[in-house]
Amino acid sequence: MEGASSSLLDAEAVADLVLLDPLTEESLVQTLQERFRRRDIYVGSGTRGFGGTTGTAGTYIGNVVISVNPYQSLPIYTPEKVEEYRNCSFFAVKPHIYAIADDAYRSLRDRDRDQCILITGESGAGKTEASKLVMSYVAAVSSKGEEVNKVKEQLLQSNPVLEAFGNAKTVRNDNSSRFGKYMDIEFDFKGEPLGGVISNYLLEKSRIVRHMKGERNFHIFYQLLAGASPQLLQQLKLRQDCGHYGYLNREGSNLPGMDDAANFHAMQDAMRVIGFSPAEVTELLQVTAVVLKLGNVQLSSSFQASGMEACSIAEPRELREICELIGLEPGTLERALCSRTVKARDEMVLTTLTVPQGYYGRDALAKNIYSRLFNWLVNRINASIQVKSDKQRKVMGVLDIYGFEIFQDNSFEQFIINYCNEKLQQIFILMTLKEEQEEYVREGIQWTPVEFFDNSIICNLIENSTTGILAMLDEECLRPGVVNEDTFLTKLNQLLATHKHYESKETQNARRVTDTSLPPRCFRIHHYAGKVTYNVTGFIEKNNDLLFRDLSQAMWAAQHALLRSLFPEGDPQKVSLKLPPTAGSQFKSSVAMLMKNLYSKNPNYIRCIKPNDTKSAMVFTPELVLAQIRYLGLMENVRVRRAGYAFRQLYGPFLQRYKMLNPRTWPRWDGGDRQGAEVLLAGLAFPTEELAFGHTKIFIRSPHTLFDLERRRQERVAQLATLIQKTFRGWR
Ligand code: AD9
Ligand code: MG
Repeated sequence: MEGASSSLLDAEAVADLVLLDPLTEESLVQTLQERFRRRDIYVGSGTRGFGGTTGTAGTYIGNVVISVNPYQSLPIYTPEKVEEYRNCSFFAVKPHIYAIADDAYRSLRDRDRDQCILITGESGAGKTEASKLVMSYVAAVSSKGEEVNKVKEQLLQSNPVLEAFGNAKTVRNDNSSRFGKYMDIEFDFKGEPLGGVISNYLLEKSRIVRHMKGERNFHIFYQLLAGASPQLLQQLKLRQDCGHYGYLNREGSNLPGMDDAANFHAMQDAMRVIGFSPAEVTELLQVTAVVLKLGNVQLSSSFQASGMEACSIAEPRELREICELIGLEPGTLERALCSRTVKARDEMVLTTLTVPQGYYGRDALAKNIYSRLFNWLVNRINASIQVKSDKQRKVMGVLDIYGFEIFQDNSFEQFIINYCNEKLQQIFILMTLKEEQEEYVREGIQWTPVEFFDNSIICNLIENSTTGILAMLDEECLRPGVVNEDTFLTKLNQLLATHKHYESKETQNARRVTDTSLPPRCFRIHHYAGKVTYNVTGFIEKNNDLLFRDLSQAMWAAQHALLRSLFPEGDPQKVSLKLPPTAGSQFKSSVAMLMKNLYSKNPNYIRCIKPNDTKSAMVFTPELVLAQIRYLGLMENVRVRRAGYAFRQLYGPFLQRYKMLNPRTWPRWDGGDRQGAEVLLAGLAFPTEELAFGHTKIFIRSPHTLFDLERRRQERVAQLATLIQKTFRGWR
């Protein structure tokens, strides 16, 4: 590695990984490290956006920029930087998120191609910051006018609102997004933003009732307590002290570098800009306060006359205040928290709950209120930013979604998140690797196929509608009688015994694997990014995501319009026997919709990398980065891109653009397009390996050859213009 490393560094740590020589995981990490040391946090990877001033054909397969989180503010996002990247040739500038954003924006505006920007990486890698940089860049370079500026402001201001309610401090990131987000920004034909639509995925609602030491609940609670005026706190029946609330923790307030009170005011301002009425804001905060206060409702056990254990409200004040906030008779909520109606022989019977059951119901209620409130919030923002006119639109989608997760203990949430990442990897494979290779085959071009792993087998293992893990989980959830995760696991182990990517104790024995470290109640999946061991405990409950009907009916009975609207199934008139879709199947269909949406667009990638685990500036831990490079599938990515041709275009338009470069094709070529392109290029003396002639398209290997062509064309155009001027003068 010695020799390789010195040559690499001598070559000033290449800005595009396609130029990396040799291409190994080690050299890749080293390049990132060397550039990171120089504070060059962005690296390209076979970028092929030929938009810009070259004005040639459009982006073909999507640009990639790798971004390494600097954990310090760098002077690279100034208005001057925006100007530098604006309308610049993608290749003439250093890799940057602005370069990706600019190329995507111009492809959309000038070539009418809908774009999507997929931002992936693990927690704390910089995805959300990257998505905001994309948005602010587009806002800065698109035109200005009163109406457009209002739209831009609304789009940008959706961030502080969603972050207040959807982000939290975790051990990995002080501002961790606890939901996945996809935003379509819509433009008119001139490229002026018209509005947008936000979709959210899988909010981590368990955080409402529990979080790890050193973490916090969602920001909004701390913001509200720190930033609300005494009058507002009084109105919401809240105390300012975080330590008073069971769902919060004392260490959570006053995070260094985070001003909760200021963020609360910024969030309120943002809501105003988006168009929330004061009444809506009040309602929203009331429901937020209810969630917080639910955590302080204490239950105690009592004994009924029959000797049965029952639960009751230990101290009525909190419950009473909640009911005052939402306009509900306290007895109704008390009954719903302490008992449950069950069907016994065609009769509805009220049974008492034990204290643990009561707490379970209370926490389920808090989680449900909050997650539904979050969905409401997204819908409410959409109602303001959605485009009302039926003008034709062009769309830029920005996806900021959780990266692959491998923890010590992996549960249903990791399973779902990793499934989503498999799908994203699949779409990446489909759109980049496969299409690229298939095009060469289609065009009859000689090239060495790049070996890559097609992960559809893993997607299928999870999502197949009959034998997939999600389908089997749903089946267990629907099965009457006692269901538990052990029967679910047994079934998986039987049915998937021969699946190459599934591992259980049985498959380990059968395959005589050496690593038999599979703890009880666990199965293991061999994901594209690595092996993950999932513990099935909680799978059924989390997938069912049921709320006792008594609780939803109590919520529906409240007079509080917003809260009531969150529980439509609580309407006794609408009692349906059909169970609501499970969390897993809902997620599967929303991911399918997302994939369809992404697939219809031209993709651009921002691959975010976290350089260290301590959130420190200038610390680069190579092992950590290497693991991420694997999760991101970067090696395959670079291999395909450098094996391929950077540029391709149909013969017709190609000939049309460059025919003036050869007297044999200028001013007219009467033969076929392909033959014309051959004749034209034969006269330009490019090395033969730079060009390949497909059935319908010309392929050019390196960007430099294309630049050379463009330069020659510009010179020729200038020459011709002078000639025409002279001729005109001669006439006069
Ligand atoms: V998570 O999956 O939501 O937990 P993200 O979104 O990948 O995660 P985020 O964008 O929130 O990470 O970045 C984490 C922190 O890194 C930010 O709060 C900043 O303090 C820091 N960061 C990220 N990108 C940059 C940057 N380009 N410049 C400076 C940055 N700091
Ligand atoms: Mg984030």
